[in-house]
Amino acid sequence: MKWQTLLLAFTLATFNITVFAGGENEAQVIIKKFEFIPQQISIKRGQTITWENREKRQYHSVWFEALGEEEPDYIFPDENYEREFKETGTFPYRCGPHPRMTGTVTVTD
Ligand SMILES: [Cu+2]
Repeated sequence: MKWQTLLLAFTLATFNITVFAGGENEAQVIIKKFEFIPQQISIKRGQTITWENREKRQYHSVWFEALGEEEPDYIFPDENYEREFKETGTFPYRCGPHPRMTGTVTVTD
């Protein structure tokens, strides 16, 4: 009987994780055809944004240059980049290799 209880607990835990991943704590930006979609995104403080590269071949980056940060690693097709926003404000970013690719994240309470 014990292993069945364990299995149930494990199944429930897995289910909860799945629900959480698709829940309201996550926001998504698609990168396609040299664009961030949506270009402007509004989230609540503490939320995480996932950028997903849906290009066939082209790599990009999500660089918050105005924050004085170094450019992060490139995101290759079918790869993701995640970032949690703990401060409120308006945060412009751009793609390192393609300066014309820009986006803005607005974080509110
Ligand atoms: Cu790019």
